Amino acid sequence: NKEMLMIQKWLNQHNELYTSATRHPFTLSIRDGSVDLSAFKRWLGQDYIFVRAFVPFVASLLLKAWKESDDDSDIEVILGGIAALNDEVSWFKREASKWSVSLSSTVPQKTNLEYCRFLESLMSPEVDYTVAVTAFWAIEAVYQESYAHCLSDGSKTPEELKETCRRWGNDGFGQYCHTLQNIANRRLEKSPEAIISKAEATVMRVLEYEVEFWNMSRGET
Ligand code: HMH
Repeated sequence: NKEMLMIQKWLNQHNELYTSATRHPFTLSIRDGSVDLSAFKRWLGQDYIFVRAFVPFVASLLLKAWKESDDDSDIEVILGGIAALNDEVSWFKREASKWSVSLSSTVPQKTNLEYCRFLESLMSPEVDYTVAVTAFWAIEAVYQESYAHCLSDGSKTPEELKETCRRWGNDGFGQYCHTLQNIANRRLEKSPEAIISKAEATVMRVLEYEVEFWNMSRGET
């Protein structure tokens, strides 16, 4: 099926993995209101650490786009992502204080360290812009799909968690993820097979890390 865009094709092929990341028991428990608040607090502390490492990754993507992209508007989209992350870091600090989560004493869990190290590997100049921007789309899309589901019809998300869900589940963020998907698809269409398979493997790895990241909220490790 040559007609089909690459990302849609992958999502069909790896639907089970994608669903395990975007319909994880943790976010499903937010949606049905049964969420354990200590699990939510664990997620909050760990995600703050992740987001701090995510910023230099997106900065490295900006640099790759500036050097390699065939479309000037990519830079503006990524810069908008960095601006949103600036806001997100402040939001994490406010939210943590609201929930009495001490960010300075939060210790990164093994999964988080591994995911951050993986991000760091993608910052290397050796990694192609197409591969990195496709990973960026996947990272953002998992949160968008997961948290939008917590706000969709029939959800029983507790009032005090709705703001968190809206951060990633709002329509503007959905539109942003769609734009990232379009950039990734445009690049993939023009890429040789070697890059396409690297990008596919990277997306699979992102999805696996996202599942493990949600798993950390259980606090078993
Ligand atoms: C683990 N994945 C993780 N944290 C996030 N904040 C996002 C994706 C989306 O920004």
